Amino acid sequence: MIKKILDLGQQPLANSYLAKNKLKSKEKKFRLQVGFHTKNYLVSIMKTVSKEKMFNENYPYKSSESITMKKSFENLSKKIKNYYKPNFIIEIGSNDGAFIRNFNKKTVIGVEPCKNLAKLTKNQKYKIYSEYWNQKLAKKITKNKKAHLIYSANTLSHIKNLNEIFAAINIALSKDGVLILEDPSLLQCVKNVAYDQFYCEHIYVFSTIALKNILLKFDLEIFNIENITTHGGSNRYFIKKKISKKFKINKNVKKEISKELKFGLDKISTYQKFEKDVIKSKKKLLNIFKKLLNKKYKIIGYGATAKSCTVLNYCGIDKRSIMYFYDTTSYKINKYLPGSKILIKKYRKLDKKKIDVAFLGAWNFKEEIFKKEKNFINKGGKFITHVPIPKII
Ligand code: JHZ
Repeated sequence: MIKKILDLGQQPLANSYLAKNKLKSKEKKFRLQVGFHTKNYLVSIMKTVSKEKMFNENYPYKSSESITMKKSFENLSKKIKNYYKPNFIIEIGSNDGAFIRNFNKKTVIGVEPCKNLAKLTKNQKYKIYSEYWNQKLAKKITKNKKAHLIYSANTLSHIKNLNEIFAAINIALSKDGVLILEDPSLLQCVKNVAYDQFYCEHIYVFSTIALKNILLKFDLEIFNIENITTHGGSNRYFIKKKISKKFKINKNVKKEISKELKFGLDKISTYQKFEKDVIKSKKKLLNIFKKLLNKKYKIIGYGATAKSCTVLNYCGIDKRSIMYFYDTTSYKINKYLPGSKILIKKYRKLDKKKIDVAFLGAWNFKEEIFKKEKNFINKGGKFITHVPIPKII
């Protein structure tokens, strides 16, 4: 049974940035509610948007926009080459190629349904299937040879039909092959009151206990877990077929599960507290804005993230509070954030003469951003963050 644990109100599609001539048109909205499955402990949004509406030829998010993500993919690629030495890799959700570009073109295939992103990597002569991952595609790609390694980062959480995904993975993965999945951790999300991890694209925020239950049905098992810092705290799961004896189950798996159970990710009461924390977080954030606006501070947004869409629309923050956002992504520039309709400008280094405070839409890249904006900080410039608790820093 799925129980509602959180209601984030009417929300537009997070990555549907508006062109100026669309500002007056009515936006598509949906009710963003989060549910908890009391049997398998899966946390998911309750109403979903069709994949074609979200992942198409106009997809604006590029993984390569942050140094942190590029480094993370680079480091993992080194480890994969040294340790698993795969000679056939498939990446599900290859985005703009931030991961696959670390591999020899002959050894890697990308699957990326967003045609604009697929084109970027195809142009670099990588083999990309611009389709949704499913059993038919898995059969086509691995007709002659099964994959030694399948990697998927920040993609599985976006796909509603997990049964199809894992059935396709089972087809494509060799007997002793390794599946590496990487997605935001539910434990970190709940602990840090990072409710903006929920938006139309994030259908699931996984816990290890829920993922383990799902994998059981497909004779797949987690043999190692790494807690990583990307995207506000994620888990990197190393998974194998049950029949494979090549890898021993690492102690980390049991440890992570104990951690999650101790925190109560299997209990509805934990999510009831989470809901209260989210409401408190909204009040606190609105108070901060009120205080700063009363002092006539000039506030902008930093990083027009998909996550920002949830926060701004849930809290009712719009251009009366945030003058504009800065973002480095070319697709987003000169467009407007969905719902809140705040303009996104081409990124420029923060200038204390023009800006007093920046709201961290990309709070998950705080360190990278603070390094870049040293000058602004040294001159007394401030940031607002809402994770883990709304505050001015
Ligand atoms: P970032 C997207 O979410 C959507 P978002 C998606 N659903 C998902 O799961 C995650 O990514 C992985 C900009 N930026 O990564 C670039 C600067 O302008 O937090 C991006 O637009 N300056 C697929 O959108 C945004 O911020 C900078 O210095 O919540 C970051 O978006 C940096 C570091 C980033 O993901």
